[in-house]
Amino acid sequence: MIVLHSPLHQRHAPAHEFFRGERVPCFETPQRAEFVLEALAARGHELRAPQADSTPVLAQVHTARYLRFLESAWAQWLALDADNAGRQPFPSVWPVRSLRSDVEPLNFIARLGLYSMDNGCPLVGGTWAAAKAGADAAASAAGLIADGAGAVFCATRPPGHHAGADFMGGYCFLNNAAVAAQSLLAQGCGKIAVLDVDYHHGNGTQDIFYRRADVLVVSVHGDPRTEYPFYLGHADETGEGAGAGCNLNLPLPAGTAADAWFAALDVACERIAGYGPEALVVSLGLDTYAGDPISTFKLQSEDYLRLGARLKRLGRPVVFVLEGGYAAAELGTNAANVIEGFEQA
Ligand code: SP5
Ligand code: ZN
Repeated sequence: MIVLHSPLHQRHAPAHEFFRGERVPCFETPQRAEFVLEALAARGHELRAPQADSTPVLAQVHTARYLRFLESAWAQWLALDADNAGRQPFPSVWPVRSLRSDVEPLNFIARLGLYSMDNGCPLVGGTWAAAKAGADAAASAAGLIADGAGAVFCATRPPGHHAGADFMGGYCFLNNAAVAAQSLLAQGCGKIAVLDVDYHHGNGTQDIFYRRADVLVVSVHGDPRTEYPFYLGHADETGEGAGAGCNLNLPLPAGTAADAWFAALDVACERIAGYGPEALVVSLGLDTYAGDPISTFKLQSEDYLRLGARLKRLGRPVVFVLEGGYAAAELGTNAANVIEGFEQA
């Protein structure tokens, strides 16, 4: 399978995030992508650099003011104080209910809060370059599909599916899966399905396509009543307006094991088959793995072969976009198994 990868991902290497009020080392590390690349190269997959510029598609997926903020956020942080070069900015205030989000505050941390859903998005000097390279890979993958490729794997980080039209969150800055879907539409596809199998609900992707009928969004994830992102991902969210009926959430209890997970995957796949998309984007989170340090599903490495095989049965071209998955050393095997299951089915 063609694997798209840019070394620019390494420039996003924040040191810490917050957990229970303490600073802890980041779970979302450059090592993750390196393990994936090593395993995919070892199994003979072809690594290529992204060729497309995602700029026009990013403007369709994210708001202009969010993109402007994100691209210049580090420069703004440094302008406050040159010593900030060694510090990570975190938001501490958010425009929740009754507060205004239409006026950009002049204060940098207040702007950061305006454009964040949580304090779970450590940002550093190389964040924009890394995130943009990931979006470029997603756009490039769509071009390769249009040129006849059966499947393309974007071995990118940081992940993207929590990033909404105008906010970052959950380690995500630019929504790569949305960029892939929007790029496929731009290449002439009439209808696209996004299947999100990350442990966490892809709230950003749902948000971006919620009122549209040209992209079906289906997600299998930990029940938001107990799992991040908590405030979206319930079964009664089915789409709105023109998008009514074009969103399907399949929340599962924390601790769910493979049999129940694959039963939900079947429901997801049947819905996608009924929609009849011309291509499929898979938000491939591998944090469903039993050994994941922040998640609770119980999939084993062999189960990823079965996932790949089930996706192949949909009979559509697929763009795989790497999302979460924090058992870094096992990520490579698990990603390679999805591809192997897909190619050998
Ligand atoms: C893309 C993606 O998978 N983002 C996940 C963001 C999760 N953010 C919340 C992290 C909560 C960490 N909890 C640690 C529990 C350790 N026992
Ligand atoms: Zn996740």
